[in-house]
Amino acid sequence: MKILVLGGDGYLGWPTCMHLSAQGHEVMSVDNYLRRNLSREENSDPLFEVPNLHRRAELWKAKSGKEIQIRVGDLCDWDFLAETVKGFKPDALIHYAEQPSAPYSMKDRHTATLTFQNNMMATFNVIQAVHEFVPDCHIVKLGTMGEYGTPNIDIEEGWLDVEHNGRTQKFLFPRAAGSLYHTTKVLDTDLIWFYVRTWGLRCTDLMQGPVYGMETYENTGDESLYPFFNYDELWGTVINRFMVQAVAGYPLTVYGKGGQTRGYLNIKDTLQCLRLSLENPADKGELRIFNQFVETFSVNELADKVKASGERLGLKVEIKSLPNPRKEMEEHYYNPAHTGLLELGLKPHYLTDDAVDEMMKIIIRYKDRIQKDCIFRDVKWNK
Ligand code: USQ
Repeated sequence: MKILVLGGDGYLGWPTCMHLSAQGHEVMSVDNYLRRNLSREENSDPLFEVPNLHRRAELWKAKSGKEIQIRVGDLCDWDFLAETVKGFKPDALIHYAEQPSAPYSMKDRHTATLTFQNNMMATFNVIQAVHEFVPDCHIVKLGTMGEYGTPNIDIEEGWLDVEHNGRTQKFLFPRAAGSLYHTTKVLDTDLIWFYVRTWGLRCTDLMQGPVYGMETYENTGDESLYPFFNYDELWGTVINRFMVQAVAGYPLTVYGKGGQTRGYLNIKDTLQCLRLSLENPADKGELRIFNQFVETFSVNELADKVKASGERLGLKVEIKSLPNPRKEMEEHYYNPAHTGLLELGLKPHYLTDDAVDEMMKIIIRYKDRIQKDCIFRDVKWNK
């Protein structure tokens, strides 16, 4: 397939490009370096050096013999996107190209405006470009489990059959996001659903939980092809963050009671889920939704796992509860369905003791690069 990866420079974007290229697909990676530029502005460097996209494509070609095409530009710029889609004519397109951080979206009015404008306009333009130039193209859109929030009922995969006064109808599962970032993803889903109904687009919306890890099928042992691996409060997801804190001798920052439960997955499983969704496309006129995670943990359980691993590796790890800077339930029911991707063939990687130890050992090798003063950023939801 010809696959356009939008947001192809990001934590998941670049590993996805390499994975699809390794499978023999023709890949074009598109990015405007927004995520790089924002994290540089916020003085937060990833743990590993990340070469630019052209350089990464050269490194990948030297390793695999395969080519990934690169285009640098902004999806909010219609002319750029139109030219890209018209020129490449993708069979499928992956849309990762959004400001991905909940804390960044809640930092101040400027960061909120940037998140809202960027995420909404990028999705809108992608829909318009597909409709105008490649109406059969399968859109695979990265959503988030955070769209659902933490309701007191089982979470279904995207849809809910509602019976009301003796009649039934299928609706999008009710959503209640916990940050502006997560809310832009809810709005994306609504926008896509409108155009699927109206124009018969073909779309898969992946409700993904927090991802952890740096090694994939394609980059094992090769730091120059590692993705961004951030550990600060703005750009680091909780498992990656706790592991770096443990190695740095920084107490693990559990927010509030630590009973917040989410569905997690290894970065290798993200790649499998994307590939399986592409190989088994949605029908025309279908909005297909999968919940993309493999196991659930509370924040306390994660902190305990990382502490235990640290102790196995000779580190002294402290866990510290902080007043929760976010507005979220700290004790709640959580039972989301996640059978769709397993039925397509997903072979999950679990957060076993060995898996935690392996990641911790990689981070220990880069201990000297950890900037402890970047870990805490004091972003509050109710400042
Ligand atoms: N948390 C702590 N301490 C920390 C950092 C986080 O207790 O130092 C807690 C948070 O309060 C939250 C949970 O850990 O309850 C997960 O936080 P996170 O920062 O790993 O994840 P989140 O902000 O929800 O966002 C991440 C990605 C986002 C993706 C989302 C999936 O950045 O792009 O959409 O995970 S989900 O969480 O399922 O919505």
